[in-house]
Amino acid sequence: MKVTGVDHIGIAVKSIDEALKLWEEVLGIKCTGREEVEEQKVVTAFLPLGDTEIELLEPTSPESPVSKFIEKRGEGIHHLALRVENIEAALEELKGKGIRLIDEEPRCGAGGAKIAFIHPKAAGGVLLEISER
Ligand code: CMX
Repeated sequence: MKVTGVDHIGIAVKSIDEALKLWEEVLGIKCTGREEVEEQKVVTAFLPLGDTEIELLEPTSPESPVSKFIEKRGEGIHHLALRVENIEAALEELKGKGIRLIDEEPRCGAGGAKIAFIHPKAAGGVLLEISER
């Protein structure tokens, strides 16, 4: 499989507006848009930075996986997304190598990307996303 870069770093926050006080006002990294990913009960905010992006994730419901993450661990780095050229081929290769996946098939992520998650237990406790734009 070909991983071409870090697509984004996902950070779980209770409130995007609160978080932007640091990211935009202090660090000067501008938010270029927000999008609700209804299926996953989150709103995402994008802050492009060089070749990658910071993605702030705010839960929209107590049932959101991001709410559960914040309850369990507090706000913080939630996932690391690696950009791949062909997500279907990458998933086939991962399956072939017996890597435990959360998603066997790609689903829709923010910004029209096709995404899939690798299980944190297969990646040293890090939730890894693969993403094809
Ligand atoms: N980091 C590390 N470990 C995590 C984790 C995270 N972010 N999220 C879950 N886990 C752990 C859990 O603690 C659990 O461990 P135990 O089995 O030891 O309890 C295990 O992984 C499975 O978690 P789960 O919540 O029971 O599993 P689900 O299959 O229900 O959900 C997941 C897994 C990762 C898909 C979901 O928790 C999640 O985070 N979904 C939201 C994804 C998201 O960020 N969507 C927006 C994406 C937008 C984009 O990037 O385009």
